[in-house]
Amino acid sequence: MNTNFMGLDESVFPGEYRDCDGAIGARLVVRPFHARQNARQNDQYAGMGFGIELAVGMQILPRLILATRNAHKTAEIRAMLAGEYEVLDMGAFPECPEIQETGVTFLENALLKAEGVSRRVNGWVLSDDSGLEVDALGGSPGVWSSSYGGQEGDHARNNTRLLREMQGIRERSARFCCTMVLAKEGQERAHFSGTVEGRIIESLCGEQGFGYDPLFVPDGYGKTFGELGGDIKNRLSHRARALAKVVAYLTGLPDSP
Ligand code: ITT
Repeated sequence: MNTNFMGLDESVFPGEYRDCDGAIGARLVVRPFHARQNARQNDQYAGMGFGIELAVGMQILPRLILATRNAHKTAEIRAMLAGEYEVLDMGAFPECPEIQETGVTFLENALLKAEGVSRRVNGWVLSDDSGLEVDALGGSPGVWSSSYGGQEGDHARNNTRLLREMQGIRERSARFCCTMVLAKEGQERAHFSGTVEGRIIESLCGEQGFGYDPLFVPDGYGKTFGELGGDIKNRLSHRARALAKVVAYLTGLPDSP
């Protein structure tokens, strides 16, 4: 028998609670008793004609608020923290103004985002500033990865420009970098970084992931992040490595979320 997290028979209580990260669920069900008799023997409502069930379930997870508007980052971080943290992003706080990323390092921008958002939102805020550093291009696009092609967040243009800049270059080593800042009440509490080394290939490969993933082959693999998919990427990426340090830091902290 499949049971949900409340230990309730899924055939009787189908699915309502499956996705409720840190949420409280309540449900009232009225249905003819013969349907319930089929589902469960010893039905206390058998013979009443209708059964009324009230189920209240509670699963509270600690909450992290991501200072990002990049849905791909959120999806990756949410997948990596599944079952451990409830993960929200700026989509849940439409009143929060966009933070200008005026820094020239990943840390400066990550600080601006985490502290800026945590001045306006209660709770633990986590920012992610990340990008691709290509050795043959002197570390570009780096902090400017998101707008490398001329338009903020246009991944297709970014990849087109990267391929153009790399034409004829044999030395293709590169790394993804990620710096995360944890902040609360407008103040940084800690920051952590992660990198993953690899190389840039000569044409796009793979549909998964986002950004430069179809051009980046991590060391030790023969395929791009775009081909390898989330399960592998989330084990070795720059983001996974920074996030592991965040989680280790939060675990056991007296005021951890
Ligand atoms: P937020 O500032 O709202 O978090 P953003 O996408 O603007 O979103 P960044 O300023 O940190 O975030 O820029 C990150 C860019 O770096 C991203 O748009 C991609 O071009 C690239 N990038 C970062 N991580 C990546 C990854 O895992 N895979 C592919 N490209 C990545």
